[in-house]
This record gives sequence, C-alpha cells and structure tokens, in this order.
Amino acid sequence: MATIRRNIINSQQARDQYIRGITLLKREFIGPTTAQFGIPGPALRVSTYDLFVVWHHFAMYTYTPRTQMDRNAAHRGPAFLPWHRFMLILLERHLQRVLNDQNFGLPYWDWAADGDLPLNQQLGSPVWANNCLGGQGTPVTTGPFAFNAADANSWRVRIVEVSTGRLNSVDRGLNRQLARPELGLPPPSLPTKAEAAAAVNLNTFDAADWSTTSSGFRNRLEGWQPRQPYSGLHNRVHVWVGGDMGPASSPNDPVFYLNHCNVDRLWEAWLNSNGRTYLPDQTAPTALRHHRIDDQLYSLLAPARTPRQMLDVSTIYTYDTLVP
Ligand SMILES: [Cu+2]
Repeated sequence: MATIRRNIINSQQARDQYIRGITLLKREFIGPTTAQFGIPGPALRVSTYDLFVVWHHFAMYTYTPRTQMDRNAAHRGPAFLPWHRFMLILLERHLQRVLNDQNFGLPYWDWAADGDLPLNQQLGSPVWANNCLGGQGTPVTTGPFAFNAADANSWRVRIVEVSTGRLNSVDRGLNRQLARPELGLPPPSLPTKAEAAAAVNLNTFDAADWSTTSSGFRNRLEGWQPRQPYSGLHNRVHVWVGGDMGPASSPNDPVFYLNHCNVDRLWEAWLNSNGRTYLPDQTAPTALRHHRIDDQLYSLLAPARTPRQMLDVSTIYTYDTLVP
C-alpha cells in the first residue's frame, strides 16, 4: 500500500518519526569507510545518513558532459526532479526500516505557505520550533539537532564540502543562518504560493539546451530562472536556510529532505495536470547522459532507476494535498 507524505507542521506523528528516524540513521555505521570514498583524514565508517551526503556530492561533481561545468548528474538539468525523487524514495525506505514502520511517509515543508508571511513571521514558522527542526546558529544550539560538545550523540556534521569542492571529514555541529542577506542584497524571502503556482502552471517540462538557462517547469522549480534578485523556488530555499544548506554537502541539514519533498510534491502536481511525461527522450545527444528518459540516474547506493521509472510512483507514496 502506498504511504502518505504529510505536511510536517500538520502531523505530529510524521514529525516525531522523521526526527527519530534520521537520528537513528545518523548513528548507524554499517557502510563503507571515508577512505573507500577517497575522503582525506582517518578512515571512519560513514553512517547511513552520511552516505546520502556523499552520494549527493558525487552526483553534483559528475558533470554531463564532462567538459561542461554547468549541468551535472542531478542538477541544472531535467534529471533534477527524477534524481531527487529516487534519492528521497531510498531515504524513506531506510527510515521505514529503522522505524520499523512500513507506513511511514517522508514529511514535507510547505515553504510557500511561510513565504506568504512577512519576513519576521517566516522566521517564527513552527518548522523552526524546538519540537521540529530547531533553531539556527553556528552551530545550532536548540532543538533535536543542537550541538553539545559534551554529548557525542548530539548531531554532528561528519563529512562536508570544503572550499576546494572536495569532501573532508569533520566533527562539528550543524550550521544554519536563516534569511541572511547575500552580497549586500536585502534578506531573501521564502518563495510565495503565487510563485509556486506560476511554476506548476507552465506546460513545458523542460527545453533545450536543458541547462540553467532553459525555459520550462523544471528550471523554474529548480530556481535558476527568473533570477531577480535571488534565485527562485528550490534554490532560494537553500539560500534562505543558509549554513550547511549552501554547499554540495547540503543533505547534512535534515531540512534538505523537507525542502526536496515539497519540490517533489510540486512536480507531482505538475505531472497530475500535464500528464506523466518527461523530456528529453532517448534521441537527445549523449552529452545529456543521466538526463534522458531511459538513462540510468546517477546511483551510489542502490540499483539505478531511470527518469521514466520515476514518473508514476503512486504505488509507493502519495501526498496528503497537492497545490491547487
Ligand atoms: Cu540536490
């Protein structure tokens, strides 16, 4: 039976299970070591949670094509949506396993609902309460992911992207700086409901040259267009949260999955109203590998799926509500 993915602020059960589940995955060390991934420093076992951080980083540094630094295997191109859907399904399965609950559905953060509020109220959203994701700081000191130097079981960032673009082993708390201005700009607002609806209303899924300059739904939702003054939907949520949500190791912050679950929900709304279609098809140039409909999505943890296999997931999960 398909599970139901719910709004995290409307379901105490989904919220509590999510926090408990990812805490368990963070403490589960059954995977490869950092040395096996070429991460410098002492060879430490990578937790199940951190495997997803590594996978995301590797995908982001798999350029497609190799010579062009723009599109990568999971971003800046059409596979952005099916790749993250594949990632979320795998994480959800791990959560179901450690929670011993096959009905658990990943919750989402409806950031557009917060984006309709004035900025000071966006910061006061129940998402940032101590019984949900906790507050902000460098490091975060309140809520379930608070850093406590004396408690080895408190939430630690173990693998992070450094300025060279490579992954490094660290042992520190989680960093989060909500609604911080960038480069002298005024503080960013979360995206609004009108902006989300305008994206879903675009009939074209994606268009040549399948990059950050393309017109269409994928690029609008990913957030490269329009870019004034901040990037749009998904990208702006990363910028708005700040801290560890910035670099390619952004799955370090558990809010990553709540953001992407909402992105996935907007895609589901689009698929619902436009038909379960995807572009480009398999006749597109090989430079678009990982992005064509029957290409394998970049995988590290499980047998690869294709974009086509991600178009109808109704036997796996549904959402409590889609955007109107
Ligand atoms: Cu990503």
